Amino acid sequence: MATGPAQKHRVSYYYHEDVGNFHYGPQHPMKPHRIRMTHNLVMNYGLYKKMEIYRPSRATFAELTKFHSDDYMEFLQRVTPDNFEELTRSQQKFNVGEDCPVFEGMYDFSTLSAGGSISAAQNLINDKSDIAINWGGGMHHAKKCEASGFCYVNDIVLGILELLKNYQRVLYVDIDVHHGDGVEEAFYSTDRVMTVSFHKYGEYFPGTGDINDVGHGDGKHYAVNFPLKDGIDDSTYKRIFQPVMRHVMAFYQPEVIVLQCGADSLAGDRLGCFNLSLQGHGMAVEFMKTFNIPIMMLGGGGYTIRNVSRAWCYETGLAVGEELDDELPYNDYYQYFGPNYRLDIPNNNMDNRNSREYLERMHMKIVENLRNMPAAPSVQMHAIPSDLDRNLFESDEEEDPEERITQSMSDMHRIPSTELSDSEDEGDNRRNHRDYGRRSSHLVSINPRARPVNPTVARLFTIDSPATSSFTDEDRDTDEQPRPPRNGLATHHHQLPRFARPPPQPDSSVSSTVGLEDEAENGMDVDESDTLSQNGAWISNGGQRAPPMMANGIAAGETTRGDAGEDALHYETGR
Ligand code: V1D
Ligand code: CA
Repeated sequence: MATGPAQKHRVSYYYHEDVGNFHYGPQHPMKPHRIRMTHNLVMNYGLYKKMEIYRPSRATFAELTKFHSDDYMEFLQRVTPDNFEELTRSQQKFNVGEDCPVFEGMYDFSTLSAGGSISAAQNLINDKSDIAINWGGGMHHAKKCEASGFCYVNDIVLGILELLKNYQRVLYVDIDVHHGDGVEEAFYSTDRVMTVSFHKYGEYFPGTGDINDVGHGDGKHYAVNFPLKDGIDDSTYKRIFQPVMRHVMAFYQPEVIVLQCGADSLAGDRLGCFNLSLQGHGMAVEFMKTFNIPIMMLGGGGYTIRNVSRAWCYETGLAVGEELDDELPYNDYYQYFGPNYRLDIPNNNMDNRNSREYLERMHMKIVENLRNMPAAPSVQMHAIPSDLDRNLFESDEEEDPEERITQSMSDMHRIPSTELSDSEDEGDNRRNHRDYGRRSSHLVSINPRARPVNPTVARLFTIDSPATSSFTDEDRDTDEQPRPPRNGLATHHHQLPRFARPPPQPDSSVSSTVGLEDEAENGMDVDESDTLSQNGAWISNGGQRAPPMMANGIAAGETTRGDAGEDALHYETGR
């Protein structure tokens, strides 16, 4: 697939003002407040002028159970810190505990996260935007029947299931430092979704994501895992990410991309162990954008919360094509960003434990796997361009020189002390290294972006139980098929239908050359009248007025949607 000249993208952005109020508990590294900090930076950089901001509606029980089991969702709905012990005496615990504590509003929090990703998917399907962002999503560890790794509901799987109603092939890319196990597992047996995860592997949560885990049955070769060691830096990450993703794009020809932008792969993350700068992390966003197909951008991990908000704000800027000043604008959480008050996140001096030989070996295995990939649904095959066979380290481009960081101290805003606990949160070199059992003729195609909607497809999905290592026999649905082994473990089956849609026709306007091209500016269809007025009211494209905004930039009251699901006021109360 060709990368094209940079185009201006229509961006939709999902944020709910309640999301920052949830707390996992005082000692817990996951801080939903980081989403509010991100939003505040986004607003103060003026990015709201460049995109449509939506308040997502909460996912309903019926929507959640498109993937999750009824009993698990009922449990999440019922359980509170007060009744937890009593409830779990009679019921299973669904893996809630230290990593996934029962906290006040846990179900509500999860419905907001999932609601954002489902709405984002629908927005892309309805061709209202080219990029849809939900920083409150990206909860890639949640399983059908249990919580895992700070994740209760897998908004990504739900978002992808929504996308599959319209798109033939969905590509999931995961740059969180942890393996995207929940998403991989959910789609391990289908070729309708290809999953690619870059992650730390070896003595690290969740312990999965071996190079040899490539999918099963119809899904064989449609899972890609790039296991990494500590300390990967910008140039090394770019040298593996770009060729792998070029190959994947060329071989799979996805119609839509879901990019999980977990920010725990940044340098200095409290739980992470990579060494990516702001630009090194954002490279993944920039690179995936060059393929000019719809993208859903999601959050994920990220535990040095001042850096999480920096990165996701920067990446919102990348999505809308806006370069952001390194000097941070004044914002509600300004004091988090001292002493330099800059956007930049520099690399640090940690060792890069990923040798060239190791990375070459992993890369070759992945390419070999991709060459064995059978034709994905409706993909037409063509001769592969030779530049896909390039050696990983052949081009030795220089990284952009880092910008110096200098900035004087400035005024402070008052913030809740519990949310300012970065000393407890950050910089104390805690890593989640614990003991984990290890679970453990080239072709390329041309893909025009035809996207007919097939609403009946949704009803055809039958999602059977994904297995997890902690499943007991009683947990499983009785009507399940026997599971083939996956690295010694049982796995699951999804019967995702192949579309009865004619294969895409080669499009002469789409070049089959694969490689990065220079970005050129095209006009973007942005209505500059879309503004947040001084008195805090949202003025929509059509000049209509939404309810008053609160300081965080979200309307205080709820509006009703227009007919036919139109979001006349650019935020929604239902789908
Ligand atoms: F440090 C902690 C303090 C309190 C509670 C939990 C933790 C903690 C740190 N690291 N928990 C972990 C990881 N869990 C374990 C457990 C030991 N058991 C055998 C498992 O090491 C979980 C790390 C989760 C990472 C989540 C994520 O960043 O990938 C994410 N992505 O999207 C949302 C979250
Ligand atoms: Ca990952």
